Amino acid sequence: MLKGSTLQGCIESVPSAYPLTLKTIMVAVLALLLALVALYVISRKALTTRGNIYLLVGLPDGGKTTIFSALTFNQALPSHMSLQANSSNVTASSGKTVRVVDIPGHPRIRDQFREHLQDLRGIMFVVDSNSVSRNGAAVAEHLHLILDAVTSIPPSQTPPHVLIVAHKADMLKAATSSTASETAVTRVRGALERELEKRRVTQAQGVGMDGLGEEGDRVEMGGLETVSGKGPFKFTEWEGGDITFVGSFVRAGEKDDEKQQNGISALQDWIAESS
Ligand SMILES: Nc1nc2c(ncn2[C@@H]2O[C@H](COP(=O)(O)OP(=O)(O)OP(=O)(O)O)[C@@H](O)[C@H]2O)c(=O)[nH]1
Ligand SMILES: *[C@@H]1O[C@H](CO)[C@@H](O)[C@H](O)[C@H]1NC(C)=O
Ligand SMILES: *[C@@H]1O[C@H](CO)[C@@H](O)[C@H](O)[C@H]1NC(C)=O
Ligand SMILES: [Mg+2]
Repeated sequence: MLKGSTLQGCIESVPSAYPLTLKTIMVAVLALLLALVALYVISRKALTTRGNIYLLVGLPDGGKTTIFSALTFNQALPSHMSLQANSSNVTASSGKTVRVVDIPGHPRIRDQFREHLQDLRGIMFVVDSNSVSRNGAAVAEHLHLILDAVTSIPPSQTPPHVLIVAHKADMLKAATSSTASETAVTRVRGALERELEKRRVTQAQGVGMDGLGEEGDRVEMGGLETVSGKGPFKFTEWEGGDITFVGSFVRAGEKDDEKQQNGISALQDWIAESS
């Protein structure tokens, strides 16, 4: 009779155990779904915090908006002084889509670049290579602000790539556009190294600098440290990372078809490689 009662107990326990198993399965499935949703959300967040913003910065009239339209529409649209930042999604030749933000050079607006520091992947500092010998000091003052901001980015964040664009190379006298680009780069690099060295020396002497008054009471500004810890300032020795130079030009009102030389191809290659 012992055998029979065990069997009976077994049979009796089936109806109560069965719904429990179903419940367990349902809970497990629900937990799995929740885990999948959480994983999706986390991976989305990880992607967005990586940063895919490329800024166009520099003095007014340098050609930022012209480059912005060339990148966005493959076309040089006529442009006037910008009073507002603008952005667009640009697909690089690598297939990656990045967000390009054009920050006007007007002194009241140029500081808006700081709003994008967290999502920054690259900074394009646009310089008019024709006027840089004349207004090198003003260009260097603006670049100093940028380099200071870049070196102030917390180490937990990947530092942005920095590109200095020697623009309007078409206005330089040169046999070919590639030698024009080289000349533009040489000019811009030379003028900026000279002017940044002046700022570095002035700062080391503890004398106040021009142009800092607008920013408030900030006296200490970094961003010009060299690897060797001494001058003269050289871009190749910059402690904040690598700085790339390219020459460029966009001829106003011309459509950039296949036959015509693309004056911003080096800039586009840099975006593709760094994105
Ligand atoms: N020759 C020549 N002119 C250019 C080139 N790129 C831009 N320009 C002209 O330079 C002027 C200023 O260009 P913008 O693109 O408006 O300059 P910006 O840097 O956006 O100036 P802000 O918006 O004031 O900060 C315009 O008249 C352009 O047509 C170039 O490669 N070559
Ligand atoms: C801003 O950029 C968009 C492209 O993303 C363009 O269509 C629009 O005309 C630009 N606006 C201004 C004010 O330049
Ligand atoms: C660019 O892409 C973002 C999302 O990646 C989107 O929110 C935004 O509307 C897009 N902007 C334009 C001008 O297409
Ligand atoms: Mg503009």
